[in-house]
Amino acid sequence: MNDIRSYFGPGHGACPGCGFPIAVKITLETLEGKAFVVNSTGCLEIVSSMYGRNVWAVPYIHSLFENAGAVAGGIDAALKALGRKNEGHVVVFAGDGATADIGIGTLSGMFDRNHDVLYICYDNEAYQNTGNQQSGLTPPGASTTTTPVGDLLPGKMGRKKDMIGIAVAHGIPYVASASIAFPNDLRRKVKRAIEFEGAKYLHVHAPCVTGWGIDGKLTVEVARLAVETGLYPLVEYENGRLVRVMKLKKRKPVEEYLKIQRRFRHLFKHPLGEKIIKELQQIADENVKRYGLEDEG
Ligand SMILES: Cc1ncc(C[n+]2csc(CCOP(=O)(O)OP(=O)(O)O)c2C)c(N)n1
Ligand SMILES: [Mg+2]
Repeated sequence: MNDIRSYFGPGHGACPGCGFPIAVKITLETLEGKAFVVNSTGCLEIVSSMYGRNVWAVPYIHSLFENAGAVAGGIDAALKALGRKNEGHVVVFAGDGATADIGIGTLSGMFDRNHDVLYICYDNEAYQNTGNQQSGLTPPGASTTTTPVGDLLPGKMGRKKDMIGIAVAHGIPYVASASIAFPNDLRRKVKRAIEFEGAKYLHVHAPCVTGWGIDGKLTVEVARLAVETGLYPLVEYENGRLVRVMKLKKRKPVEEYLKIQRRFRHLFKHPLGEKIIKELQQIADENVKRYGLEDEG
């Protein structure tokens, strides 16, 4: 059946307002279901692949938390050996913890061998499936169960790992960031990615209603603010060259993004909160400069 709604769901168990189903649906729809999906352990796998309640209508394998890159590379090698490359694209969906922390070794190996794989990291900025522990992609100041706010600790210390920079440094043909708030841009990037033979990396920002403490109906709004503040730049690299960025017409202050999320609420009253907010604003300013997000003059 070619009904676009049938590639993923209906019937998955993600929270109302969860961000990642939007990314999965858009990707599979864009690929017209021609995909071999590898999914690392995490929220997406849990809500979609339980025995008797599997909602994937494409070939699907649940890898370990740490080895999605290796499993995808193996499938690519097998398809080549069997002469079945024309049957579909190998696509990974992996969380930020799986990608930036525990699976980064196998991801690096897959990039290094330049397997013909589209690796999509859905970034909900913590280990959400196990209850909101910090990952290497949790932003500064976020309260998580492993960075609980107290007198001395104003949430997570340290910045998000630069996964775009890490991917580009591997010399793979296509690297981009996207957001569930900009579906047409995401669709175009998936389409563009598969025009390249070799490893492709797409980093998709996808809010988590419970971990971030947001109203489910505000998911898209929150994701849009991440982009509009400059905290989450949408960029695109082809063969190592920055070829496109999403320009910001009227940049918003980071407070607008922070104040509607419970995970940042303490920043507005904690003695160290002001310092963290300044740091977040500085990250946004640096992104604007680095990627030329604002038109000059
Ligand atoms: C080797 C190993 N360590 C820990 C776990 C427990 N675990 C399962 S999912 C998960 C968090 C996944 O985080 P992320 O990749 O960000 O995906 P999310 O759940 O946020 O979607 C953890 C810690 C595991 N399954 N395997
Ligand atoms: Mg996560």
